[in-house]
Amino acid sequence: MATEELHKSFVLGSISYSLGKKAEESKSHEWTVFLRAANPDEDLSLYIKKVHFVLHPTLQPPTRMIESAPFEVTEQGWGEFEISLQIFFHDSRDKPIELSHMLKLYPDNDLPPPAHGVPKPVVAERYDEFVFNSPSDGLRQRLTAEIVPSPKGWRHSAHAKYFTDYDGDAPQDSLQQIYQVITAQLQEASKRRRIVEDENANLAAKG
Ligand code: SLL
Repeated sequence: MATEELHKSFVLGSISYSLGKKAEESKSHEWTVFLRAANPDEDLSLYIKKVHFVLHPTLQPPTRMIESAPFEVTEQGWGEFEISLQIFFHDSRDKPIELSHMLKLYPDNDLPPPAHGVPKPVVAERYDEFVFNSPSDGLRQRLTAEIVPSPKGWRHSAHAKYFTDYDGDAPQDSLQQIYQVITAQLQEASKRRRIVEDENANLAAKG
């Protein structure tokens, strides 16, 4: 019998919002760690039964079992740490799949936050695929079911506008994203150049 391989794409990541200057020191950020479908309309609970999140011992309780989509945990804290997930599938004889994600609260660059308005949340996410080899009949039905737009799809998430749409099949979409990244990097570079030029001018003046 030929082995049958089925794929399902997902995104694992976190999003973190700074709670601002007035926040308690130990709760400087509000973050969400999430497992979402790549498809913005798909309800992951169709084939995922539950997800066990292992957080950090400083969080109470340090582990959470989420039994329906959206498979995510929202918390407040100050520190970054590795979160591990165990993913259980419906009607499956297979062992659960283990994944891990490094929670990211702070942006890479140390540019000051915008003087006006709220800083952008920090998103760290990656696209991946579950691969099922000869799944049980029940699981196969769930994996091959037509995707109908569900209110549990990430399109309806409060974070949706910050999520990457890895599912967008129009190639212009990804080019557009690349242009945005390059533009942002150019802006950052010229900002840094201005800072260095100012410093040089100050030094010369003192000189
Ligand atoms: C670090 N290894 O030292 C990490 C641990 C743990 C952060 C970070 C929970 C909230 C709280 C929290 O943010 N824990 O402590 O009240 O950076």
